[in-house]
Amino acid sequence: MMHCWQVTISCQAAPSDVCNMKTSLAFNSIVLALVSWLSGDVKGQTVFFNFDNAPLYSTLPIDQTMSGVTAHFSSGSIGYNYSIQRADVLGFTPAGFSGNCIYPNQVYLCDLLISFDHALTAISLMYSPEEYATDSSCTMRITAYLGTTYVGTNTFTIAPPGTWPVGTLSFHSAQPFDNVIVHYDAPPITGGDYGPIFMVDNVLVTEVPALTRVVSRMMHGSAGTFDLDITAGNAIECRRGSLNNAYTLVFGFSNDIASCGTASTGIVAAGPGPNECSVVVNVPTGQHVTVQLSNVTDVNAITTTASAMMGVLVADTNWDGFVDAIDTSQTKSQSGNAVTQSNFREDVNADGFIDAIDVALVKSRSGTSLPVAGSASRSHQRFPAR
Ligand SMILES: [Ca+2]
Ligand SMILES: [Ca+2]
Repeated sequence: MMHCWQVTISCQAAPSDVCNMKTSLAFNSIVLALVSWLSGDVKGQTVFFNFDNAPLYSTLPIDQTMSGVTAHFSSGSIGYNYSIQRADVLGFTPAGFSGNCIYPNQVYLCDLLISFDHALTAISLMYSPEEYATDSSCTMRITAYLGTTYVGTNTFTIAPPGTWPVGTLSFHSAQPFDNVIVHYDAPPITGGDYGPIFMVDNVLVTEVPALTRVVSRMMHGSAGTFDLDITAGNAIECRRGSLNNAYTLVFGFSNDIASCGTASTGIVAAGPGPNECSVVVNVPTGQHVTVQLSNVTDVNAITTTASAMMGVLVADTNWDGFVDAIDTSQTKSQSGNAVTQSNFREDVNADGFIDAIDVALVKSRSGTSLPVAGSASRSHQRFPAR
């Protein structure tokens, strides 16, 4: 998939004020389009940091959280640092910069470090080096790590150069990374009037797709659809499956998914949401099922895997691994009530009503149990009733 944040704007023919206004408008419209794209159906995969909500004049380190992703910006040099300043701090605004930006506190070389609380597959940032009509621009370098493990590096040199020209430094990798070093790699090869410093704005990152939630989803007649959250791996599904003990597991991801890949068991299908994959599995009562999804590929062509486990014990309404009088009395206590988020387990046959049929079904299963996952039996030790 192509990304549209690499913006090349040429302004040499226009007076600087007009140029800045034009480029600012041009970039703002791109940002607006991007933001609407981000807030639309495409979910969570790309996050934009523009520092406009960062406290003005504050010195790094600072944390910025956007769309659930936190970026930690800090200095890589002892004694030298950056701070949040207005993008027009120099008396003009570098093309494409706006609002607030990251600005050097001194005239000496200083690495900028950015670390994230999510694994990433791509990053891009705008930078503007201190250069005054030099014949060439400096070389900037971005180097990515996963923890302390080197992942890769990339450089960029602005062409054509200018006065505080603007470039886009980017790195992408199928191998995840979670922190980068932005480094002033080499001055303009032709020399000239420059300093080894730079300002930064508009950092865009793309998250690695992550499994966020897995549920066992069932339609309860006219009462609606109810999800049993099985993300933690210890859930017991107590509702009777449809034909051939069929259950639908819905895997939710942080990113929209282009291909759901293959499932270790069951039938996998895309959806129902753009960031979801569904797997229909057949699980007789008293058994566990583990579903592994391989080659799940997101809309950025990044591949991941996912796994979920669920126990099935029909009529174990209180989720303790045994069907007994406690489940019967719990089901009786809800009989006649509307099916809700808090009692849908007692609609054991999932027909949208909690009634004598459910009570009879629970009674008929009394004495059955679910072995502890990975073992042949379990002791009759109770979990606290819900
Ligand atoms: Ca029980
Ligand atoms: Ca029922």
